[in-house]
Amino acid sequence: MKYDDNNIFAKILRGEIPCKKIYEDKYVLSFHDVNPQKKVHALVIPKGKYANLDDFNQNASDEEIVGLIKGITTVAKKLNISVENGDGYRTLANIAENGGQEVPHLHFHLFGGEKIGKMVS
Ligand code: DGP
Repeated sequence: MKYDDNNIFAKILRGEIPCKKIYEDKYVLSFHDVNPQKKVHALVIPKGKYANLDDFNQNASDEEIVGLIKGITTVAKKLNISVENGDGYRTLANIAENGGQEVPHLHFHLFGGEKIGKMVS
């Protein structure tokens, strides 16, 4: 699977396109979704070039995998939607065609700030 360097999140990572940044560390970048579906709608992406979750799990280092998973909770805490610091949230990753993935750089959505409702519509 070839990673597309011209996808929009690759451009955000390179600083070529602006984003409303929430959090950044060695492993992840998090920013608000441009088209929020809920009161809080954030994205958490790995800094490495991974097209989707399967690509990531097959090719990323254990350190990168831990960094991304932990990054989700770090961002939830910052946004006051975590279990410890809020009322909870939903995270999901759309994967490839049947998953409805539009941007071919792995990303987790975080939805919160209100009841999220049905899991799948
Ligand atoms: P998905 O369908 O899972 O690939 O979701 C892609 C999400 O990315 C979608 O909710 C809208 C968001 N998005 C697309 N382009 C941009 C952008 O340029 N900036 C930001 N912040 N979000 C974007």
